[in-house]
Amino acid sequence: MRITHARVIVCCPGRNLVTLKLETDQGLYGIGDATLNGREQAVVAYLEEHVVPALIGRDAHGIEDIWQFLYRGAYWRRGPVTMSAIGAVDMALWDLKAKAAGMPLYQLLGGKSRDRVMVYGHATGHDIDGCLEEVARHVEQGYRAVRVQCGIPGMATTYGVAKRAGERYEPADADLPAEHVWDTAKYLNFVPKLFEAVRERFGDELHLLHDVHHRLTPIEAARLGKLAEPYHLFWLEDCVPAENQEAFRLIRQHTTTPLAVGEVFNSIHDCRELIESQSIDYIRATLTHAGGISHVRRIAALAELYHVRTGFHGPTDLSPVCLGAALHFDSWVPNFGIQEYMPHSEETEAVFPHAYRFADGHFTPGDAPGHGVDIDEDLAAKYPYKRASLPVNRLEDGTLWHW
Ligand code: CS2
Ligand code: MG
Repeated sequence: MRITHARVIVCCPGRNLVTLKLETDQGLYGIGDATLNGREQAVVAYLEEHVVPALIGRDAHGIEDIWQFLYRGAYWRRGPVTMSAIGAVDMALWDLKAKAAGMPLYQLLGGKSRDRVMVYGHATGHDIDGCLEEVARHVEQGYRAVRVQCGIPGMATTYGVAKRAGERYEPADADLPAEHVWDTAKYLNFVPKLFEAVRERFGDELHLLHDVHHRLTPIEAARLGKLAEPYHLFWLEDCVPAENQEAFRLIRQHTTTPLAVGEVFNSIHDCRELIESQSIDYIRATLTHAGGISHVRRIAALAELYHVRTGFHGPTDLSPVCLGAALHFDSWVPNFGIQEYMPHSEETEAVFPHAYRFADGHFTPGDAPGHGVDIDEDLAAKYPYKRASLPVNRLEDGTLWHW
């Protein structure tokens, strides 16, 4: 099964999405997600100029060889652009191989380890009451796990909260990076009240998650972890920027609140020390940004040795192709923890017809051959790309901080 054509499809059905389509001499095709929020065109150029020409004529069944060709052969290894390009190729090749075998992807990975995949939804509000209403809405839909984010008194904007109530939250909503103002003291003094309010109203059963979004120092994260203990969170996510993996040991020394990290990771080297030192409980590196199924299953295998479970990143800036492939991976992987789910827009759902189904707080990937997600290219062409940038953060004294 030789690769005959490869195309990069960019569309913006509500937000920019990048898809790689590989076609073969057997009439089969596979697709992969290559969306890197706010840097989409960098991956498009990498694919079109440096990857696509090198794929034509290759044996599409040679997934591992192509992976190594693109990773070792790049000479300039790792990083979000390279690994998102490799991730898209790898996802498309596994889609192809499963289609050629006439089976759903989870079967190719080793079969199901569970009947359905628990997801967590996003409950956000401008204030605690607004957030509690959103939690209630998710609980009514059968969600067993909800991530809570809400506005912080005294701060005009904060991560995860849409500009206007009822609007979809889309962080990359400006042509060039907007500048937000962050204050750690206001946040730390306030956010435990949110956890307390959720437990008071919804009790102890509901899995409760929160995303700090990289904004604290290790000792501040340790303090928040401790303050959160009475509310037994499912996880506290991305407490501190994770370039310095050792920094998590300090957090671990002070709190038993479970820690999740990894959505910005691109390779096993970004998390090996975190996992081996048992400094985290959930690894969030996902298929698009961490080199596809072939590489993420290595990360999952290492994590399993240390009782670390998967918690795949799954916002709307990863396309339904990534979600579909992730749900197959989630169905198979022995050390599954939870899957993030942020509903895509109706336009996006129409551009990407898919076999996965939601019911009662869980997903099933479907039994269609491959990863079960397709792309309607004619419809996609109706939504041209529009540059959109993620914001940056500044402290009140003007210091450029972590967004
Ligand atoms: C977030 C993301 O979903 C999450 O956990 O951290 O929404 C993140 O902000 C975006 O993917 C950035 O593009
Ligand atoms: Mg996050």
